[in-house]
Amino acid sequence: TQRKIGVLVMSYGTPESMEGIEAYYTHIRRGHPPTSEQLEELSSRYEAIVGGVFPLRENTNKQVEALQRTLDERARDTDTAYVCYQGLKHAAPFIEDGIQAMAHDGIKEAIGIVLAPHYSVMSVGGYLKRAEEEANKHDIAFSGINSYHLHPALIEALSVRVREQLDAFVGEGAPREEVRVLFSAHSLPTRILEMNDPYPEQLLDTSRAIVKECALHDAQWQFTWQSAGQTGTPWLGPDILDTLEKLQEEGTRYALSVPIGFVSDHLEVLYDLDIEASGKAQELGISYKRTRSLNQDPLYMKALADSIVGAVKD
Ligand code: FEC
Repeated sequence: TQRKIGVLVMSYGTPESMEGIEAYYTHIRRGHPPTSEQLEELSSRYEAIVGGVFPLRENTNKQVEALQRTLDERARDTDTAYVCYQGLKHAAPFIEDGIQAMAHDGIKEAIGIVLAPHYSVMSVGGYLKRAEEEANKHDIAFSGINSYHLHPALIEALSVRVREQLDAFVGEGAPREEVRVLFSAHSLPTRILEMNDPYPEQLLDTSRAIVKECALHDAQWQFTWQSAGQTGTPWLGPDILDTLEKLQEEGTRYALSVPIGFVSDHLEVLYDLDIEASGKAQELGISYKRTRSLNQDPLYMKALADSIVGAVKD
C-alpha cells in the first residue's frame, strides 16, 4: 500500500483582476477596506509592472507544478507519494481551501511549506498557524517547515545569480570589488525585535553564506530593507531608497540588488525594485542591477523538495 502525503505549498497570493484588488487589499489589512487613494495607488503600481499585471499567480502555479515533478521523481520506486496543493495567504485558493481539498481527497498526513525561505512570526508563522488550525479540524496530521534559508541548493542558486550580475558589471567596465551588493527582504514592523523574532538574523545568515560563496569582501555588501508598509508604526530600516542615497554620498557608483527574501517575480520585485529603486539609482547616477528571481530554478525546487522529504516522520 502506498503512503500518500499532502504537501501544502503556500504563497502570498495576488488578485485575479483589477476588480479584485480591493478585496485582496482588504484581506491584507485584516478586513479593513483601503481608502480610495490607497486603492488607486496600489492599482497604479500593478498597472506599471512589466510582465503582465499579476505575474505572481502564474509564477506560483509554475513553481507548484515544478515542485510536484521534483517530488514525483524523488518518490519514484518508493512507497510514498507526495501530492501538492496550493494555499494562498490573501487570495483564492486560500490556505484553508488547500487543506479542505486534502481532506476531500482522503489525505491524513500533510507537510506545509511556504514559498519564502525565512521565518518570522508575522510571515511564515502566520501561514503555518492557519494551515495547522484547518488541518486539526479535518484530523490531518500536519507539520510545517519554518525555514530553509541556509539550504545549500538555495545558497548556490542565489550565488549563481550574484556572480552573473557581477560579471555583467565587469563586462561594462566596472571593477568587481567596487560593486556594492545590497541584500534585501520585505521589512516588518520593528516590534518583531521585542519578540526575539529570528527573521533579521536568518536574513543575515543567508547573506553571509552568499558572501562567502561569492568571495565578496566585507566592505562590499550590506543588508537593507524594502517595501515597508505605511501603517503609522515604525518598520525595520534602513530602506533601500535611503541606502542608495547614502551610497551616493559615499561615492558608490555600482549597486547590485539581491532580494533574498523573495523567490518569484511579483509586485515587490518588479515595482519596488525594478521601477522605484532602479529609478532612484538612476536619479543618483548609480549604475544599478538586480539578480534574477528564483522562480522555478531546479536548485530552488531541490531545496524545497529536500526540506519536504526531510520533514516527513517515519
Ligand atoms: O505581486 C503581488 O501581487 C503580491 C506581492 C507581495 C508579496 C508580499 C510579501 C510579503 N509581504 C509581507 C508583509 C506585509 C505586511 C504588510 C504588507 C502589505 C502588502 C500590500 C501589498 C503586498 N503586501 Fe506584503 N507582499 C506583497 C504585496 N505586506 C500589495 C498592501 C499595500 C502595501 O502596503 O504596499 C502590511 C499589512 C498591514 O497593512 O497591516 C506586514 C512579507 C512578505 C514576504 C514573505 C511572504 O512572501 O509571505 C513579510 C510577495
